[in-house]
Amino acid sequence: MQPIIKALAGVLLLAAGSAVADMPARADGHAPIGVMADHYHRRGEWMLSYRSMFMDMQGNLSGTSSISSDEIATTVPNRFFGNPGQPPTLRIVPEEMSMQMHMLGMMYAPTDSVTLMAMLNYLSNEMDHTTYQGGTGTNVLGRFRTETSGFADSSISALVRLFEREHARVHAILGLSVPLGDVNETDDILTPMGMRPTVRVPYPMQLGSGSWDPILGASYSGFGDAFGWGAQWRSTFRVADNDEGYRLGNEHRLTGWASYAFRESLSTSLRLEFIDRGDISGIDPQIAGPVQTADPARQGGTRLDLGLGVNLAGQGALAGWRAAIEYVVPVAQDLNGPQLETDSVLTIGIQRSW
Ligand SMILES: [Cu+2]
Repeated sequence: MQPIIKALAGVLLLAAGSAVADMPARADGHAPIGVMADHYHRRGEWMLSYRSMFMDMQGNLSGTSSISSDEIATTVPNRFFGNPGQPPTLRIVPEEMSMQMHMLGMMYAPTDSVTLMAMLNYLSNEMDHTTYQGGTGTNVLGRFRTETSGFADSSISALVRLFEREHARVHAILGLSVPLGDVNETDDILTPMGMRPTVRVPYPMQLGSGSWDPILGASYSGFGDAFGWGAQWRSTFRVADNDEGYRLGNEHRLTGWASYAFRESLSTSLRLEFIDRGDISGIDPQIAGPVQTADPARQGGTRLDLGLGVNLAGQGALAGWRAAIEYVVPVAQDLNGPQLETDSVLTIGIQRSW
């Protein structure tokens, strides 16, 4: 038994040794775990990764100001007013939402200058609502929750090395978002008239965009002795309507980070990220109701996030393994509201390269 274990350990160490030979396994060799497509690999290297992201939203913002549920139900116009049975103001108010995304990633570098990356995502959404009675006033009729889950939009990308020196790396991100996420999800709701129909849930509860979306970006990483830093731009462009007659807004992300490595195996990071998301253009005729989430013009906005992260990089027998966590809180949000306000995003991940 013992020789077999020794032989196995030897093979693992050899594999690990070759993987880290020219790519030192510094904990800060990767960006904070909330940054996607932050690094590339050497020719012949593989990496498998699993990430889990938890996002919590609570309360509503209109622009940068909080807006109460009563205020939404009595003052915010319902864009569907005029259609049969539609009240003049919004009467269903989202109070809370939680999203959990599981992300399975694979990277492989066929050459030193190109790393291929595939990400498969699985999403679970929950949203809690308050329904106000009838067409006016602040009488609450009841509350309900909608839930959706399933495969979400996933992606394939090429990361193309543009520049590399001992202390700096730059690569381009050329990707495509693959519409694996369903845009026909349904659930039961409670209407202001007290009915409980099953309807197509509004846009934020759907699992994907329904369209093939190009992803473009560039990523820079710098390495000092104990300090590291980096910056990344990444945009998703919605270039065509989906089968339901709309397209999600473009999404632009700009982030910068700094890290400090206490040891080879442990680094901490501080990160800022600016996110800009556009409104929906077009409309799904099956999504209608006195609720903000059904309005294509109440989907976009901007957000500035601050993240604190820890990266771990295995050494010795654990070479090739990484684990990381990052906790992000928004410091500013400006939403085409009313729209649910993001409270926190937690990402944890584990990675193995060879
Ligand atoms: Cu990788």
